[in-house]
Amino acid sequence: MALDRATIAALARHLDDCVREVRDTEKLTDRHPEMDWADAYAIQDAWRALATAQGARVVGFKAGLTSVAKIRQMGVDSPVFGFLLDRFAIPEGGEVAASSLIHPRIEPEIAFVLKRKLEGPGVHVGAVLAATEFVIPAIEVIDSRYRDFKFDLKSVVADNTSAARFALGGQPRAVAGLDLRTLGVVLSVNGEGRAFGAGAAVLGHPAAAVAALANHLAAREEALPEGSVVLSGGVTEALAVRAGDSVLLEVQSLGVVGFRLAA
Ligand code: OOG
Ligand code: MG
Repeated sequence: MALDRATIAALARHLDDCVREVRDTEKLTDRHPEMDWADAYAIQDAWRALATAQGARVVGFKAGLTSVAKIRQMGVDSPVFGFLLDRFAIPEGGEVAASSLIHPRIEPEIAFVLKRKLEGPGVHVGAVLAATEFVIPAIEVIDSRYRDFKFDLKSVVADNTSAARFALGGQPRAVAGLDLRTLGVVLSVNGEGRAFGAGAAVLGHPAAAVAALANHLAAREEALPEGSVVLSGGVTEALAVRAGDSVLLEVQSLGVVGFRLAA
């Protein structure tokens, strides 16, 4: 660790302030170039602790930068992991106030809901599938706190991997009989299909992203709890959205989920 505890706590508070005040900031490594990986996750952890101390509940976790499309779009090349709070959830068919977000982008994802605790190390695709209650379509809304959505890996990890909102909906399905690799995904904005893909875009199999997340948590003496929601990562590049946009995600065999970005 290159940063002291007080600096880590102050940086977590700074990112939390940016969310509440809906404003962007310079990426943390601009001011703290010495920041290392342990610092990056320590800032994310401090932010999680701050949120739960304020009454928020952790409802799940997310993997990000797990597809080639996302890696190309952001110019960074390793999966990253973050947490999901209850207040990130958008009600099905609901609305999100555009004024509550800095510069939102949407991502088509497959979410896993676990029927039992998943604990690494050594978690593989089979273990993930065995622990999955159901999969369900998810739109993740990412909203980097960094100016112009530009960051390096350590800065984005500290920023809870740009997590902001997520919508789950459509038809929850048990994984038996589903081929998550060939599941087709169509993301539309205002009725126009804008991004298309298949599950295999995510690390070859979306469950591989959940396994990577469980193994990452194990290295930090944590596990994915029973009942948690896990976002496996954007199948396609993310799309910028603005006030007035209606977004819809169709996932083959799993139905649709959508919401409107209200002014
Ligand atoms: C980082 C978060 C990426 C995903 O699904 O790939 C992510 C970002 O691109 O801002 O959530
Ligand atoms: Mg995502």
